[in-house]
Amino acid sequence: MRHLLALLPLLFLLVAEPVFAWTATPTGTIVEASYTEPNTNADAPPTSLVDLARTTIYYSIDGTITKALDVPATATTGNGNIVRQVAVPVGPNVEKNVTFWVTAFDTSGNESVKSNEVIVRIDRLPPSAPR
Ligand SMILES: [Ca+2]
Repeated sequence: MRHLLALLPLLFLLVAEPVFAWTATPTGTIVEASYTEPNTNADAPPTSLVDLARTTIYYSIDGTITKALDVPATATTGNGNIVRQVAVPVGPNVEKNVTFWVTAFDTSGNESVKSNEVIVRIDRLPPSAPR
């Protein structure tokens, strides 16, 4: 029983692991994307990745998809931590959501499915003047 109780916090940690593994943090119109490269292939059970070429950051504004940045792989086996800044074209006096996601490409040009999407609210809309 004592062993079981000791395991409970570990089990909770495993269950509570956040779905959104990566983050996109806005400062003005600059969004900092922070994520980890994959280190496995998409097969099941997954085999080890040995041909990662790059990851690609995308965003979508009002349904228009833009490829923001190609990030060369830190290693063909992946697993590197990536931090990149992306400038999004949200003009003055506008406040809107920008949806970000990342994919991975291997050296044969195969693209992974999308990562989880992260929605960032870009706010360039000031309040009206006090009265
Ligand atoms: Ca491959």
